[in-house]
Amino acid sequence: MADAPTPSSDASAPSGAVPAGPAAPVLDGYAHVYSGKVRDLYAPLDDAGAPRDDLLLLVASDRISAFDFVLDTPVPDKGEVLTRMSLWWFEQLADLVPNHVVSTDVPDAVRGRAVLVRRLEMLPVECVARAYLTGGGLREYRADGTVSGLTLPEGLTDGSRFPEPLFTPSTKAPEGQHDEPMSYAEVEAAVGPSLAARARDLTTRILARGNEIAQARGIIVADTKVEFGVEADELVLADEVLTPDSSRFWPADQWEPGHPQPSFDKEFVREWLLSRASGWDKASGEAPPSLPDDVLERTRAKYVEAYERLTGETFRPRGADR
Ligand code: Q0N
Repeated sequence: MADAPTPSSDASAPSGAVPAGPAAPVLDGYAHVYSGKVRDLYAPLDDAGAPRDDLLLLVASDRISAFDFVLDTPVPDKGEVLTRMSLWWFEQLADLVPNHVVSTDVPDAVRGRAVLVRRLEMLPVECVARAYLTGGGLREYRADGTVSGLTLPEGLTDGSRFPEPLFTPSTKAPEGQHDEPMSYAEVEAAVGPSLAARARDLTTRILARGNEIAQARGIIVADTKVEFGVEADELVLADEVLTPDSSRFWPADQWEPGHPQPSFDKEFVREWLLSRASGWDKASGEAPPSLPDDVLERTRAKYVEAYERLTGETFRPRGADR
């Protein structure tokens, strides 16, 4: 995840930074500044046609990634479902932390899946909290009994729940590269002890609040990554929050420590890509094939189900072309 937007016209950008799949749209009145794996950033143009330095348009695409590849088949409505889920979470968290949202009044072409936000100085840290042991945390625990340098009791396994969420920050690696774990002392050195302590506190509280709400509705948020901006010396929650793209969502009724948990949203995608039907070999290094319609449709239904379970509202697309 990049900390500074990369100009889309940068011909020297490594090919790994250029996402496969549907490209970012051209938007009248906006300059494209950056495309990540699944989201695109624009700067609104002022009356003189210059990019404004105080605002950004954050556009969620329908792109989906799996096994570190952006697939070439978009998942219909994914961008809108995740945008609305983030907006809903910002409201649920508003008493804990201010956020960067300015307006959802955006160009028709991206209506429903874009948000106008304040452009902030971003903390150069990926703020990760883990409520359950899995992924990179599990690898560290198996190697030396610690997670992010904290010694944990013996006997934990894939999917074990921690008594309370742990702060496990990482570096912001350029896209295409993997984030590296950071020690808490490294976070303090990077942003100062005061912002470090506030980032740790807020990140773990966001995940704890997220699980208080989500688990009552059948979803476990195993871990999450949040990004903060700094404004007037205060932390402001930016980017997206508590979506399946920034967090591991697990179906609560299937939680069983001792083995990898199924992903709430990507289970059908991963299962199909690894099946003989796909003809794809994960070890080949080749890009995965396009997803069949039934896998796409079932995956779309999982994103909608997550949104509806969490919010209690029926998802009705309000976006473009409707
Ligand atoms: C920003 N990222 C990383 C797009 C999002 N409010 C903001 N102000 C300044 N910069 C950013 C934000 C926000 N949000 C955040 N890059 C710039 C997240 N990217 C990842 C790729 O897609």
